[in-house]
Amino acid sequence: MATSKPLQFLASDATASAVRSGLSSTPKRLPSWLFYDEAGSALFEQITTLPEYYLTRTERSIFESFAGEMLEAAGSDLTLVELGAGTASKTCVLVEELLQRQKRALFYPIDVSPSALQEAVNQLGRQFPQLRVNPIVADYTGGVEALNRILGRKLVLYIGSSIGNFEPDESVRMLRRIRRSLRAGDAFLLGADFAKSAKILIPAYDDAEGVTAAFNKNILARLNRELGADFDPDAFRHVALWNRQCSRMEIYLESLCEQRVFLPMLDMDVSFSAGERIHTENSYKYTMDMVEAILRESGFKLEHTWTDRQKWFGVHLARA
Ligand code: AVJ
Repeated sequence: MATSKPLQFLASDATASAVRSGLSSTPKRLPSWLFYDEAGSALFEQITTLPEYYLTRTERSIFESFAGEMLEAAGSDLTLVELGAGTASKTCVLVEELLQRQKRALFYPIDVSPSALQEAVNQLGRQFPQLRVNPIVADYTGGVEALNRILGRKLVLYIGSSIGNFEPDESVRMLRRIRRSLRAGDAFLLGADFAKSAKILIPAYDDAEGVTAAFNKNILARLNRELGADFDPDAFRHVALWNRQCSRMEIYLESLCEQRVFLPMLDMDVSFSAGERIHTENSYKYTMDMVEAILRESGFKLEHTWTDRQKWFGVHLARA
């Protein structure tokens, strides 16, 4: 009797059930949080340095221009919390400005990636001896729980267009949970990408070097590693489309041929026809009306919006 090679059983229950339901749906889909294993987090860091991926450097330039104003508006004696912090590379601009206003500060970066958080601790800890960095490994749900337990006046950051991965109704639920975990005087900074021309958007999600394609295909490599699947990443191509009606970039993996994939850990066979796609990500692009709507619906009051000269990216200060 033929036996397959032993599996490492690395997949969490959440991964297994998301993959099972996503690959048995029509059309096929996989949740975008699956991108962020160690390899995927490193690939995302690489994306943020690409010439086509304007988001990170544009948001950083907004922080560089307005960090002082943002902190002025947020209030004094702040504890910084960052949801989905990653390596917290943009946060150092804010921290630098914060430490000019107060002698010491606490920073709680919250992220699902321990390796990214380690990087944040190393970088910020070394750069700012007066900053206490207390990393928390958690997803958004766990992160919001953690918010409740943090003492003192908080400035909560949810930047980097992370909100873009949520459906508008999910965003509202998420923001509502954040809002409920804030106390009077706390402030919330939301970073969201603005809707713009497809000429700018598409290359940002389909770069010439193919880093975004590798980031997308890493999902397949991850399913091979964690579920023992036999995906051939070369048998899929990366597709990035602008859906103007829904105001979102859509990312897919498109099967180049008719093929069948076996996922032993789920005891599941998945068939693909040539050209069939797996929908791996939506990245919503906000208009000012959309920002106002989700903040209002979640019980926040929008106090100020900072943007770059081209109005490509927005950082919004809101209060509970
Ligand atoms: C991490 C969600 C902000 O949507 O721009 C980058 C992820 N996907 N390239 C984004 C991503 C493809 C990114 N976010």
